[in-house]
Amino acid sequence: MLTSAEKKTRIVVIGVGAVGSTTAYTLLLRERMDELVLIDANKDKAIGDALDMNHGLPFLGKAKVWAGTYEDCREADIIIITAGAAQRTGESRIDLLKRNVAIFESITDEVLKYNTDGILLIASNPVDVMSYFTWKKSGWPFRRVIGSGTLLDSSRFRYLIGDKLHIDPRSVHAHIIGEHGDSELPVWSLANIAGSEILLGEEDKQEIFANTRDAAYRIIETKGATFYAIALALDRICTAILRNEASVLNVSALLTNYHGISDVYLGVPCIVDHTGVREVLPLQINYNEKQLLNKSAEKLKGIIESISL
Ligand code: 6V0
Repeated sequence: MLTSAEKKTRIVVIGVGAVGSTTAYTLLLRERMDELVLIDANKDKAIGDALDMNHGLPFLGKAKVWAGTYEDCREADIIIITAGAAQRTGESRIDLLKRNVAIFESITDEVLKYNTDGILLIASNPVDVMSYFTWKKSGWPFRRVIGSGTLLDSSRFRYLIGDKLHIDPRSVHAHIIGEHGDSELPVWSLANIAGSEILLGEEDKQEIFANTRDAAYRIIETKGATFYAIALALDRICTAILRNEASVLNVSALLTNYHGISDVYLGVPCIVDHTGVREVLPLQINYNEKQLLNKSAEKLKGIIESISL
């Protein structure tokens, strides 16, 4: 798709609120693409962001940034959707669902008019359900409809473990899988540093996981929204795609007979390259973890059924 010399790399960000504009800015700073298109129902916000970012270009590499329309999705390699209603204080991600499904319906209708071979990267919450919905609606292969999944949660988890043990979080290998939300689970059985088991007491483990799972609630209580870390997570996924890295990232993907789970999107380790999700990796989790993953899947399936997706 995007690697030929003459083809310009284009990323479209739909919804330039806190998450979308921070993601766009992160992508720009890291010089990930030639063209960056911003779309928002609030056109003035997209216009203002594009102007503001363009004025920084003399300090960066070459890129074009503009406030666009859905027609600009035609040439896009990646379309990131971060549009939607933000989580309110105390509101669960699932409560956002009904508001966001309606928004997504109108956005995907527009995108699909102009693009048939790009990659859709979803961040809006509840992200696993929104990704499943977008996949169903698009009729695209699942590998080209990707949710940000538990990449952010795994990053929070690795940070907290590293902080506790005074180890660089990049050297901590640990996964959060399942729903990006309340039913997610920590895979302690496989967590390691240089292959060695992480030696923490039960109380520390519980505290680290609770702080991981509830991080978004805590940040929203303090400053109203979370956007820096998710922007970096989305940038990481875009980079794996654009550079054909085949990186293993805990994104949300369609599961088919994954520890007996099928027909639902959940965050699990996946190989991500220029095709999108090249492969969903089977994680050798223990019996308890399987039970918890199944519970997470059942919860999401219940939600999907309740809104007849
Ligand atoms: P925000 O700051 O309210 O921005 C949302 C943007 O979407 C606004 O600029 C709206 O104008 C725009 N918008 C609304 N409807 C449409 C539409 N039909 N077409 C185009 N644009 C539209 O919210 P924020 O940026 O904080 O959050 C966006 C979404 O990301 C929410 O669903 C969050 O819950 C979700 N997050 C997901 C995370 C993840 O890990 N996946 C992390 C943080 C937030």
